[in-house]
Amino acid sequence: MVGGKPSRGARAKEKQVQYIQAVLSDLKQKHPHEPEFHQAAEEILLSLAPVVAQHPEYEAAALLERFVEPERVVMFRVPWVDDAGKVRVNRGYRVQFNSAIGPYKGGLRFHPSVNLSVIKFLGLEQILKNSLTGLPIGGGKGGADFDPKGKSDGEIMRFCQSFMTGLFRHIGQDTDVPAGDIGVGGREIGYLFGQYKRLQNEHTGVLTGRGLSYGGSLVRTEATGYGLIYMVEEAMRRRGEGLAGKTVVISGAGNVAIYACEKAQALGAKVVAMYDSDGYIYDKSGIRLEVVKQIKEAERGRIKAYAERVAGAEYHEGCGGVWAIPCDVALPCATQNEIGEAAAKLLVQNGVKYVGEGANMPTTLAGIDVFRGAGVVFLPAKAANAGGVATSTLEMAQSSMRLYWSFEEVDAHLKKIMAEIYQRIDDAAARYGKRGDYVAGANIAGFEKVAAAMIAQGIV
Ligand code: NDP
Ligand code: 2IT
Repeated sequence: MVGGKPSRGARAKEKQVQYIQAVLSDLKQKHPHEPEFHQAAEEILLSLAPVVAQHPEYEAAALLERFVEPERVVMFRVPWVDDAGKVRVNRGYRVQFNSAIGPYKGGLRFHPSVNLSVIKFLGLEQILKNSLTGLPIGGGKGGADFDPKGKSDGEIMRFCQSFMTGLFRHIGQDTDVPAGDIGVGGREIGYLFGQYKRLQNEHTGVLTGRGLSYGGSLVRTEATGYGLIYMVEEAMRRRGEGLAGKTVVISGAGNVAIYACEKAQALGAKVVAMYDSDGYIYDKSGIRLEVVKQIKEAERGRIKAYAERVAGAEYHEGCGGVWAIPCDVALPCATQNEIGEAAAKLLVQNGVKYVGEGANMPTTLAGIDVFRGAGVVFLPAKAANAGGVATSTLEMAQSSMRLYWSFEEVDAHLKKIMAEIYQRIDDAAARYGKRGDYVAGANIAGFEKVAAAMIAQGIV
């Protein structure tokens, strides 16, 4: 402000905030029953105000309106027959959100909570995450409201085959390349790939996270968890610290949680808690990961069994209590909205210094505000968990080249990519006067590239 009058920059920003608010309110009006999608859109768009203020051409090109509108949404019936001979029907989804910088890329989630809102929030996040990797991949997401829990191998296979029968005509190695997410791991990708190959008569890199015997990449299994820890360690290193000797709480006990735990322990951290959707385990002397792997990976069992097998470990029903455990580093690695305002406050009271999001959108908007206010180093999902999709893209590269890289080569790429992402989000935050605000940094850095590609490609 000069002489009480807002400066030209302030006026431009004010106008662009109005533009953003109008896009958000239109989106809420058009899609009133999509709360997760609203949440993701709000977090992203509000932090883009300073960027949009510098680019009045965005409004003229309806860039934000196009950015929040998926290029294509596919919804399909998934009929299958259970072991008792009963016909079951689920709903399948694939949201092909944005292909400005490459073919659609993103996971498939099989979980009863899946609906269009959840898939759209994940797809929107994926656009910016994929952009942040620096690799040529657009954003998409899919899944089904199918609950894999308690299903036999045969039921899982039949479901996957039916799902792929509905999906195969919409995907392809240069069009859309799905991968895993909650409820979709190596077993499911195998069945999905088998059916794709049979229908299309093509052995291509159409899915990532494939098994090592049929085109998969080393490190893809570990990539999201390892990548998360590489980024947390990088953020700590820049502050003269490291994970060695730190106490870590991890939520989830699935793919991301297990490999985050493995790498954190390898770097000398003490991981004291993990959970599944029934409850959490607390092991003061440090989680014995081989026991967790046996229960969750080999037996597909419940985390409760850990406390029955490891002396001194506690099991508590319900998940929320995990955030009351004092820790230096909290790594939510299960699902969306695990950490609300109250949990964030508890973590801060107990001295948490770093939060790294392994899951997608595990912290609510109010939770993020608590961490921001307390000066916690907060590494948002679209940056911190990008190691999974980045390594998927390394798998695509190997498929195209018809060769395999060693574990060490892929791991070195992953480590470098995570350090580069950290640099990008740190720089972008600083450029817009928000040093250390990595929510803003990740949204801005991710969006800048997508916006440039969209503008260059005209009104499409
Ligand atoms: P998994 O299915 O392997 O594991 C999910 C874990 O989270 C399980 O322990 C599960 O418990 C728990 N969980 C799921 N839903 C809930 C819930 N509503 N309440 C409490 N616990 C829950 O999935 P991933 O590890 O692959 O995915 C975890 C998160 O990481 C997701 O947010 C996913 O989007 C994200 N992500 C995954 C990537 C990947 O490469 N796999 C890449 C980037 C992000 P239970 O078994 O009881 O359901
Ligand atoms: O959320 C994610 O980034 C994933 N589930 C991984 C996506 C991928 O294509 O590897």
